[in-house]
Amino acid sequence: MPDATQTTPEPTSAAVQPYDAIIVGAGFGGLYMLHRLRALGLRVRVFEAGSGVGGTWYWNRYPGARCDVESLEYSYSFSEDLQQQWDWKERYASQPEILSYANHVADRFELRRDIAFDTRVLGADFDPLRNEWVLRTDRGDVARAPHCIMAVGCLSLPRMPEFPGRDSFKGKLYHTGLWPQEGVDFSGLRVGVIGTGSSGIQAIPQIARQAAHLHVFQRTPNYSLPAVNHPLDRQAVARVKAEYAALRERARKAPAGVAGFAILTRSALEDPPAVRQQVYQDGWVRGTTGFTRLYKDLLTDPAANDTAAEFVRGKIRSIVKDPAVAARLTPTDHFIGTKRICLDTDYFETYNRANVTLVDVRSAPIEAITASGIRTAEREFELDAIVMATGFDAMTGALLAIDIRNGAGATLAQKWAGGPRTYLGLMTAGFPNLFVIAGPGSPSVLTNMISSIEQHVDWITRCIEQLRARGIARMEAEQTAEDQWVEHVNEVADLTLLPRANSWYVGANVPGKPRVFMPYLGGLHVYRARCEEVAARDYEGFALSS
Ligand code: NA7
Repeated sequence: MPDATQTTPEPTSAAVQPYDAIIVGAGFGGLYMLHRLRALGLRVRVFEAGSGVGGTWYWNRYPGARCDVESLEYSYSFSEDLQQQWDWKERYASQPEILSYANHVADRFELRRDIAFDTRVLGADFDPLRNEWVLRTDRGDVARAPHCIMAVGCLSLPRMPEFPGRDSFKGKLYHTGLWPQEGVDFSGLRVGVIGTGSSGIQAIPQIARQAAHLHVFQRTPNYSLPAVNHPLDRQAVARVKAEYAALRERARKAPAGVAGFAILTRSALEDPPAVRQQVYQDGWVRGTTGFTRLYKDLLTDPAANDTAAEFVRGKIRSIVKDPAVAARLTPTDHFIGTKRICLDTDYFETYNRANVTLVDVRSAPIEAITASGIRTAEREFELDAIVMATGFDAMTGALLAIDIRNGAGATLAQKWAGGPRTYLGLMTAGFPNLFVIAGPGSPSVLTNMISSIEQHVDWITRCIEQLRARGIARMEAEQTAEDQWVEHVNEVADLTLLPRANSWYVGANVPGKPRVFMPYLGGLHVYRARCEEVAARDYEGFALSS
């Protein structure tokens, strides 16, 4: 943990670049934030560690990477021209298509000129005398601005388990979240994939088609549904575009920020089994993460949840030909939807291939990575390449990777040692003028991220505009407001089954991380109204001072 008493060397003033606002990250959050603040006439600087825009979609280039929200909804709504002129090709956009969209947005709104690429922010210090943030980068830049906006992403610090011997492996080692730009050819290779979350589930079928042999090292089986992805029909797209504004309005009022998810009022237990099966079958063939919203109580009532889980388990048993393999692929240790449900293309079918072997590393854990492969408690596997699909230090990892100090002797890492604490996910008490886009305590990862990003950016933009107009130099979350919000986030989560699973939502995938349910489960529509109300009441719960 950083030493909070250590003072940052003050650079010579000539070297310090002054801005009105600094944004960290040029993913979808940072790009839109830049666009909005620049429109206010502000001098803005964005620092981005990657060589290009796109954030998550810049880094996660693994084969099969695809969004699980439909492209016509997983896209910006702020520009009518943009949404009319951009043509999505597939129902669920692939990573290359989303990345070219991010690049198109950067070009269209001329965003690149204010972005410093290949530049990682190492530290951020609040200067209480000037009410400014001073940021330091790995290229030696020092920049200061009254407002700093962290747009660092929720799933952007990849996590590699510390297997002994990792560096001794003579083959190639990859992480899905740090995929080489030039791609990887697995033809003729013996490949091992560790991890069966969304990334593994998307990559495994693609790698299996290329590799000589694929071993999948699975610790926990996951629920996954067929994505039913397909090229978009031009006429259907035209129909959406003719009424885009109405669709976006419905999304704004929807809990997950997705217009296409119906809000259902029936309990799963109200329907007779045959009717329920048909409801699930219809959801299955539609291909949607909205599967766990088919009844109102699937995420709150264990018995209701089990009806949906058992439906999916039945599907796994019917797809996978070897009953022993099917049994190992069948999740039984968590409620469906309490870990993020996956959408796949041919995932379970892949285990019927002769060149694919499922290795259960729950019963025989990975002991080491050796020069020639992976050794489990049972045996050694000879491999030419290993793919870690082992996830991220989610929601807090990328923020805490920056040495953030508040100028009053505290670091963010110290403040969040017991788990993240924010007011509305937007700010954290004791760290003035520091905004977070889609921070812990906001709906973020439980929603269409672009809907959440737009809501946060719009709110922050209006807020900064008003602060500047009124000459307010300092804005800070009040401790009581933050405590009450954290309590509310926990109360809402505890009404559901989600905190019970060992998911990245609670930080369970990172050894030693405090177990706290991080996103806000109350729904984006409810949250949006709350944020509006707070702003209308002169930023209730925030202390403002000149
Ligand atoms: P996830 O969902 O965190 O999945 C990581 C996978 O890696 C999961 O199956 C883990 O098993 C497995 N894992 C992690 N550490 C180990 C070790 N030490 N041994 C064996 N297996 C391990 O990450 P993803 O990248 O797939 O997806 C993250 C989000 O990105 C996703 O939810 C979407 O929102 C997009 P475990 O379940 O912990 O037993």
